[in-house]
Amino acid sequence: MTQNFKVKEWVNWAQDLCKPDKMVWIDGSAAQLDTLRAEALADGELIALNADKLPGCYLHRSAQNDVARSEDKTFICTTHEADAGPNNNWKSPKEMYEKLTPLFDGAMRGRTMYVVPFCMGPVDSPFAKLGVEITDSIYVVLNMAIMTRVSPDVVALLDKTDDFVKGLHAKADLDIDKRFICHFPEDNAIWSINSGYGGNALLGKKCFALRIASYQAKQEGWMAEHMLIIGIQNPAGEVKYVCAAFPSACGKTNLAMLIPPEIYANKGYKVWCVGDDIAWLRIGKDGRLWAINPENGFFGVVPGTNAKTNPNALETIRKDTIFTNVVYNEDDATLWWEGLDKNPPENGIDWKGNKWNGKTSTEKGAHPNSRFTTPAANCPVISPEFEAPHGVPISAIIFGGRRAKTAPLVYQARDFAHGVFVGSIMASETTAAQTGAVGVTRPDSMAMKPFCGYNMADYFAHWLEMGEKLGDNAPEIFNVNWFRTDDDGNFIWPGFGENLRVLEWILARCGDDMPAQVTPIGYLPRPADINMEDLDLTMDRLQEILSIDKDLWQAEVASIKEYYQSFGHRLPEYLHNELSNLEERLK
Ligand code: SAT
Ligand code: MN
Repeated sequence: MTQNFKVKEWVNWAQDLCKPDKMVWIDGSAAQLDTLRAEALADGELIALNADKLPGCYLHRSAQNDVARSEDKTFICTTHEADAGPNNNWKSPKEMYEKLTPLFDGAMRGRTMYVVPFCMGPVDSPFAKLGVEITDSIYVVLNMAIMTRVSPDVVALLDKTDDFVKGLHAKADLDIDKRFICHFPEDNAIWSINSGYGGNALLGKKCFALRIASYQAKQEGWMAEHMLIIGIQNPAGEVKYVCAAFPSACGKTNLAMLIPPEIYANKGYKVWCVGDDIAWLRIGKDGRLWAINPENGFFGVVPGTNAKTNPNALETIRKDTIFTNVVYNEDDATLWWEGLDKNPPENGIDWKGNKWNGKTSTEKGAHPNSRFTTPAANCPVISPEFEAPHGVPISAIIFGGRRAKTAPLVYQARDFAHGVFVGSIMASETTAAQTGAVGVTRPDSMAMKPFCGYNMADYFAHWLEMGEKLGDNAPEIFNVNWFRTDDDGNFIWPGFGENLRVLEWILARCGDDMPAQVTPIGYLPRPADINMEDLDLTMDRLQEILSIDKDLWQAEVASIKEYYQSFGHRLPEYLHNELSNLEERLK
């Protein structure tokens, strides 16, 4: 237990409100987590798996109405509506405290209240930030113990500071009509009730490390971004780091653990994973931009993970992993999911808990947003710099959406400020990671639309300011699109490991000696500059995805205008001007 008076006072208040039968302070010790797992197994919240084939792994089935982030039930509660911006659902703090207090009142009766002090970022990092999550869910505690740092060292840190985020969570009765995920950036607080799903309930993740942290970052002069971080090692042994922002379920984890194609591996290329979802970035003493991954684990999409798409992830999740909503194989207590292999179990139990025969069933066995929660340390390509307190220096920032048409395979912004424009006009097709229709194109600036804890107009201004501070040290900015399709709807670019070919061009463009084509939208590769060695793709098809369809881009400009208008006068003038310039160049 902490000696921090502020923490104790707040925990006492929560205890009085939620009225649990008992309270447990979590220190993350192996013995404590063992006890919790035993309890979760006893009450069915976790299902034991084959200890030889999947040591330390467990299966969890969620409620059927609780399988993805609930964006329509997520609120930014600031005094002034304009501070939340058109990108967020806004409510006043007073209204939501008043609305949620009765929901939390007695919500933990008959249950245990767990108090989880946690640290985002390496415990000894100057980037690190502390939080405390109160929850009535063992599943949440066990996930937090993987995804964040939970240890006696964190408790010791908490004794010394009042700078911590207060996260109050109750799964309550999972009533979807009373589900709320509320952020109070002015109070460093998060209240989440009636969901147990990752992004709604693991409060260190999207709620703190992005929504609250983005607000803090704006005040304090740093950045909290929805970005993976990788190190690309060339045959000379030099490692260059890049950050990449993609919307949820667009292949971030695959890119984060990329396996170089054979011709690259043979030459000595390696890719190191620093993070797969969130980056906190600061300007270092040397004037460059440095990034840490505030998380300690991966919360990845399971379906489609296999020995070809992501062997590193497959290796990572063979032990110490919590799986949520995949197929259970009754024959040998192992797991299966769509896209694992061609041998689904005949004696399966699907994610809903029903008997499921993979040979005959027409329904999916695993939920499309089924997830693994796994320790970063298990990843075979985890970067040696993963725990580095100051993080890694960033050479390039990549934005990417899921676009069947319009966006080319890759293009580069003219400079950092133009890169902010490029990030701001990102759009992507929705996926199973959020509730609602899949495949609808919507604006998703910097892949932060669902995660920016304040008005995005101010967020763009903050990016522009960061660019000014970075000056000549600013990373180069790029946009990629792995998802262009042909007229039959097939993906043109092979993706996965082959994306290294694009990264190679990107890094070459960060140096001095790679020319490029100048186009209305930015710099594009000359097709001959993408390494096509050993690649099953014709030059025509490559040209196709490196082409810009002016009609489509003009339509794009029209929809960006509309999007920009939603921000009114708060939108930085620079972005308006860039959009007009783009419109001119497309004529
Ligand atoms: O929101 S989660 O972090 O649970 C998953 C995602 O959408 O990236
Ligand atoms: Mn994400």
